[in-house]
Amino acid sequence: MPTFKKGVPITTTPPAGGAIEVTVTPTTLIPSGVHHFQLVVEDDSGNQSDPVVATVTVKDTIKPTAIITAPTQVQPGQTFVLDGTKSSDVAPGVVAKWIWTMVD
Ligand SMILES: [Ca+2]
Repeated sequence: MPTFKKGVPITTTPPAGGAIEVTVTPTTLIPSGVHHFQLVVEDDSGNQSDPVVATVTVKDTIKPTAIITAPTQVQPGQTFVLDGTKSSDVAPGVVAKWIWTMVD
């Protein structure tokens, strides 16, 4: 369950070392954006391969949920509040913008 730090190699060995989980927790988030992971393998004689690099884009593609709370009826001339504060996104995403439109 390694936590990757930029520029710090993590060495794994057989039998399970051929694949590695990139563990992310709320305190060790990999920020959104394009990241590169490099692999060099070494044989049992100490010869090292040329490096290969994988490009991984971290991107939130999950839609937030809009929730509107409003009075169902108001008197003419009365101001009222449309409340969108119960809207949410799946963490670590947050609602960043409320876009209000009177439709009809
Ligand atoms: Ca989201």
